[in-house]
Parts: sequence; structure tokens; C-alpha cells
Amino acid sequence: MATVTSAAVAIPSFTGLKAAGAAKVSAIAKVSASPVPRLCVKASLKDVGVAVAATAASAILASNAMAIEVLLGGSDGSLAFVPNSFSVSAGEKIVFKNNAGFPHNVVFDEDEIPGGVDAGKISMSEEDLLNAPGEIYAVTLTEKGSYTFYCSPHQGAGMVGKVTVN
Ligand SMILES: [Cu+2]
Repeated sequence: MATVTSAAVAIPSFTGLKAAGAAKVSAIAKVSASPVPRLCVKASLKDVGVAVAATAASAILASNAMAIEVLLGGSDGSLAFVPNSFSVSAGEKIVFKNNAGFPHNVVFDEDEIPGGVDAGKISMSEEDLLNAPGEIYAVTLTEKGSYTFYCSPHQGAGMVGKVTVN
């Protein structure tokens, strides 16, 4: 009986914790109320601490995940990349998104990319097309320098773009 009482007293003192943590503490305390409730509460508090640390780490990762979005086709009906000239950091993701006037694709010009970069590895194939609204092609450039790209169906109409990787 005495052990049950001590568990019941211990639980309210943790009500300051976040809802999930408090629920976890009280659930575990209930299960093992009779043997050694004090030890049990300590262990579960440690778990709560680990969970909070993990949440903070993932929030930092999310804020570091940079990406730029480039629309394929202007909302005004223009056959263009929007924006058609921009800069990114090395390793930043570039997401090309079908917006209007599709089908489109994204092909890097092998003569206008930094030396040593394989155009085939960063491009869609000339025949591959994004047909549906919102469809995307994402690429990450790690080599610094300037890159020119085009949409093969609309290259003649001026659908070309340039990205500088810093
Ligand atoms: Cu196009």
C-alpha cells in the first residue's frame, strides 16, 4: 500500500512536463507501481529527455534543408523558366516544377557547365517529359560555377535558363 501512495504523489509533480512526456511518465508508473516506483519514474524521465533532444535535432536539420523552386512555364503563358537566372549554394536542391504550357523538361547544356561535370547525370533525357501539372524534377549541383539549361521542346522558343552555383 505504501508504494502505491508514493507513486500517486510522484506523478503530480511532473505535470509541468509536456503532455506527451507526462502521459508517458504516468503510464509507466502505473504499470510498475508496486515494486520500485521511484526508480521507474527516474528511468522514464530520462526517456523524455532523449525524446526532447531528438525533436530539437530534427528541427535544426529541417531548417538547414535549403531548396529553390523554379517554375516550368510562366503563369502568363510564357514558355520560360521562372526565374530563368538564379544562384544557389553548392549542394542546395533545385526543384523544377511543372506550372503551365507543359510538357517541359530540364536538360543541362554539356558545353556550358563546369569542367568535369557530367551533363547526363544532372539532366533529364531529351525525350523524357514532365506532362502533368505539379510534376517535378529535382537536382542538386555540388560543383561551383555557372550552368546553362534548357527545355528541349521549347528551346527554340527561348525556354532556357542559367544557374550559378556558389
Ligand atoms: Cu518547356
